[in-house]
Amino acid sequence: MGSTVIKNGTVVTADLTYKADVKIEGEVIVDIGPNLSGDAVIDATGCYIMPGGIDPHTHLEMPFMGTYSTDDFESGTRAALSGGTTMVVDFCLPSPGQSLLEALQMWDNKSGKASADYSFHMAITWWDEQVWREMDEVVKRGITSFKHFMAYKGALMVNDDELFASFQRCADLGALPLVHAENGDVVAAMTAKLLAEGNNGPEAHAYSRPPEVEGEATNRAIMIADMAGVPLYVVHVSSEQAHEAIRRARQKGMRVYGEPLVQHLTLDDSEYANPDWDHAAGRVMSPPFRNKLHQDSLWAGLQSGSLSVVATDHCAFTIAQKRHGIGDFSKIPNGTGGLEDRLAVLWSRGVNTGRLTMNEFVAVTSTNIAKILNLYPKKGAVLVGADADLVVWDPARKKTVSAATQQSAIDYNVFEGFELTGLPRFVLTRGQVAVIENEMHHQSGHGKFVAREAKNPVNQALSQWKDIVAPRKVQRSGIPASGV
Ligand code: DUC
Ligand code: ZN
Ligand code: ZN
Ligand code: ZN
Repeated sequence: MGSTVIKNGTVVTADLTYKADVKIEGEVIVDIGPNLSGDAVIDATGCYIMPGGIDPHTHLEMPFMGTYSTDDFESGTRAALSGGTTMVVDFCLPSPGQSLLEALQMWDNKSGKASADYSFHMAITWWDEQVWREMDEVVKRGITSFKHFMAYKGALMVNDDELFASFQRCADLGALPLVHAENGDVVAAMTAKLLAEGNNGPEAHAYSRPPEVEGEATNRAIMIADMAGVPLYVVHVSSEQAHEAIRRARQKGMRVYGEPLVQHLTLDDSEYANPDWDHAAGRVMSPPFRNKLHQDSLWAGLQSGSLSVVATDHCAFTIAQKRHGIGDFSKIPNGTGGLEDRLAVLWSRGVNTGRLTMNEFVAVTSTNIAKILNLYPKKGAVLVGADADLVVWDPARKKTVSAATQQSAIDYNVFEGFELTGLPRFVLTRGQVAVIENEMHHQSGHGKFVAREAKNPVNQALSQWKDIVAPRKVQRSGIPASGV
């Protein structure tokens, strides 16, 4: 097999920036250094050579709220590659009562058409002994993270006793629990009240789930994780309240990871005040967009390291699907796209504005994710032996985001009209060139499932933890007689 050398570029990793050529043979990086030669050359003059993006949070072709998310593993991974994301981690979602292994079979079937590599998180949407048992088999198949919904009452939500039991099981298995942290009981009550009072438009969606429901649930999940002795990953952190709970836990020494979304970093709640119903409904997702103060908090968290990764929660519905919720906002399928634009939007709004360094950009879009999910250094690295999942990033290329030219299969884009500077020139997936500027050379079926190891450390940060696993029984000389 011939070799390829990426020449004349600057390698940018999570901790280093240096001039070097990168040589690829087959699917992996075989050499990094000056003046390398190979059978084919990719010219990276003026560009940065970075690890491909990893989006740890997608919902492709997922049954949800009476429909299926429209981007599937074909259009979803194509969209990902076009924007420099070379791996996605998708949520396998058993319907309540369904076997985890049966759901996994469905996800295996759906993902065969992926053009980029992928892994799965398993959702725990119900609880009994069968689920407890199957979690072990799921881990053996290389799926070592379990997602829990604290919202979507009456559908996907799990209660605190189930959360605690599942977190303890994760601790036993060396797996990582994830939470969607919103207080589902309060959201359900607020939704009913708003609808009863005639507030049925998409703007009421945001009123039904204020930052407090997220802050409360985030803190509750953190405390339950600590009692279970397990690290915790909080998906789509959108508010200062949730961020504060994470900061506090980390400051105490707990392994708690926060994942803001690029949408929450760059779009705010004024979107719901748009008089066009379709526009506002197209932005309905959970948690909803917040005001600018929350956005500042999220950016600060990325800068200081209290928030670890940037994802999209890509769960894309067409406007026709969104219209299922006309007259009742609680029936608008929750979700937005973002997979395709995550890197470029974060670069333009983060790196070009000085809020993030290039190295921080690589850390939060790729390397940190790879480390937290035990994919590193196969993924998330520019190192000899790593998969050649690479993006050759041209900081001068420009585009205006438009649904008319996107790869995603839906008919709008939440970033419509964003002027972006900094885009991929080339994208490689395991050594194959999948993208050359606007040209797609991806190959459906090229994407492979990446199994992960269960090797999460237990959380032993708080002193009480040891007493919970090994309670000290007090020996007493006598027990008083009962009654008076
Ligand atoms: N939030 C969304 O907006 N969509 C998918 C699931 C979720 O939690
Ligand atoms: Zn969620
Ligand atoms: Zn999600
Ligand atoms: Zn071509």
